[in-house]
Amino acid sequence: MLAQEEVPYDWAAFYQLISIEAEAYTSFKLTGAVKANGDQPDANDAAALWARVEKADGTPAFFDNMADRLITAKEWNKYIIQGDITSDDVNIYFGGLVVGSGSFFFDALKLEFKKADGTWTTFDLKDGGFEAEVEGNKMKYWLEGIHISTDIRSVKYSISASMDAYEGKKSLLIKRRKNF
Ligand SMILES: [Ca+2]
Repeated sequence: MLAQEEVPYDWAAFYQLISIEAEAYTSFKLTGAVKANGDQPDANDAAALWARVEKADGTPAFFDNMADRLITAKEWNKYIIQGDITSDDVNIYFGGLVVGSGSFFFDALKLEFKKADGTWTTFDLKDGGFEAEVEGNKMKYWLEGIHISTDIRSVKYSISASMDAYEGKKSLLIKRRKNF
């Protein structure tokens, strides 16, 4: 596990990391429900899902942070990231991120893998529905940052559970602190 560093960045991110049985799969699909209540209705205040696939030496084999299609819609919608998996891929990082100011909600994250026979299997990820308590600004099952050199937490954002859920009872709320 990486050390966590506090930084004053104008973005925040969360993720989980899993090792993949690359030979068994040909592609993956990350889906999630997101609602972006940005202060400005443009991509400067927005949310996204993200995923990175890495080879054993850390070389990225796939990366998508939705930079070309950042989420600004103020109602719940489902979004998707899809990528190929090759036989020398070993790790996949996946989660969500926010940029700028506002309140950003995440729920119902789901990671699926396509098997060589063409069928899909759903990975049993921890707290993809964000039903776990968030205590002291800290998620129980999700890490913060994007897992490059160190885990980072932006002090400009608060992390909490919201009762505004896409499914279940809760969602994850990442909110820009007003004093920033
Ligand atoms: Ca939920």
